[in-house]
Amino acid sequence: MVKYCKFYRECKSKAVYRIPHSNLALCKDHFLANVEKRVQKLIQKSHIIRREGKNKILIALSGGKDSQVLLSIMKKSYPENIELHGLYIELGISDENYSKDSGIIAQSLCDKLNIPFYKIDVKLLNGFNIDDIHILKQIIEKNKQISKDDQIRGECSYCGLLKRYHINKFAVDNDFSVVLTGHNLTDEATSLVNNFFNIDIGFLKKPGYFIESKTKNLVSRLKPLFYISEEEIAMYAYLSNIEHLPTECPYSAQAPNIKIKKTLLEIEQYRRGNMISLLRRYYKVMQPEIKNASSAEKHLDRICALCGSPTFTKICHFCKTTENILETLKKYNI
Ligand code: Q46
Ligand code: ZN
Ligand code: ZN
Repeated sequence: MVKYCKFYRECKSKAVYRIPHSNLALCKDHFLANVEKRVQKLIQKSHIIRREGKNKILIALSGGKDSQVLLSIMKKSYPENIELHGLYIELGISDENYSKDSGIIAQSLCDKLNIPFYKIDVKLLNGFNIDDIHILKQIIEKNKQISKDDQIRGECSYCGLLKRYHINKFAVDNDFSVVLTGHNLTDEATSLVNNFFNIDIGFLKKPGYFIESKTKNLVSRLKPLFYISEEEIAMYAYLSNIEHLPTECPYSAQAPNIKIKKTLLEIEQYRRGNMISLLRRYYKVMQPEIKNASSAEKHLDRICALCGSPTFTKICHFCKTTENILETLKKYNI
C-alpha cells in the first residue's frame, strides 16, 4: 500500500522516508525541510549568528556525506548574513586514493556553491601523515617481542589530534568566530557509550553539540548535525543529489568504536529512537550532574612555548606528540 506524507495532513504527496525516532512518514520536500529545520534549531540555540558584525564561519570538510550535507544546508539556510568558508585537511591516506578523492570532492562542492576553499597538508606542516603512522605502527607491533620501548596508538587517535589542532589554528589565525563540524547523531551516541565504558569523566562532563570557548586562541565549535542520524544524512544527500565520497576511510575498520556503533544500530532496530533519546536525556539530565559533581574544571590558562596554543602544561599535547612521532619515525628510518 502506498504511504502518504503525514506532514500535518496538508500534503498529499507520496512518502519517501520515515523519520526513525518519530516514525513520521514524509515526502521528499517535507523530509528535506524537516532535516534543515532541525539543523537551524541548533544554530539558533547556540546563538552563533550575530545580528550585527561579521559572521565568519568555518566548516571543516572531509568530502564525506556529513560535512557535504552540512555545507549545503548552511548555504541554503543562510544565503546572505553569514560568510562561509570550507577547510579540508589533507591527511595523506593513499589507499584507494582516499585523501586525494576526498579533497577533490570537498573542493568541487565549495566551487559549486561559491564558497572559499582551503587545504592544509599535514605532511608539509608536521613532517608526517597518517600513512606514515600506519607504517610505524606495523613496525612497532612487529618488534614488540624485541623492544617494548616504543608505544603507538591507533591511526585515528593521531588523525583526530592533527585535525582538531589544524582546524582550530586555521580558524584562530584567520579570525573565524566559530567552526562547524559534521559530527552526526550516530557517531555522537557511539562516542558517548564508549566514554561511559571507559568512565572518561573528562569527556562525560563536556557539553554536547556546542563547545563555547572563552579561551584566547581557541575557537568555539558547533556540531549542527548532532541530532541527525547517519541514515537521515545519507537520505538527505541522496534526495538532494549532493556529491560525496561513498567509501569509508581504509583505517575506519580498525577504529575502536566500530563494534559499539554496530551494536547501537542493532538496538535501534527494536528500540526506535534509542540513540536520540540517549543523547537528549544524557545532556539534559546526567551531564550537568556529572559536571557539578566532578572536580573543578582545569583551565587552559597557559600558552604553549612552541606553538602558542592554549595548554595546561609548558608544551601542548600536540607539540609533544608530533615531536615524539618524528623522533620514532627517524629511529626506524621512515
Ligand atoms: S579519517 Fe582519520 Fe577517520 Fe580514517 S584515520 Fe580514523 S579518524 S577513520 S573520521
Ligand atoms: Zn509532504
Ligand atoms: Zn604547541
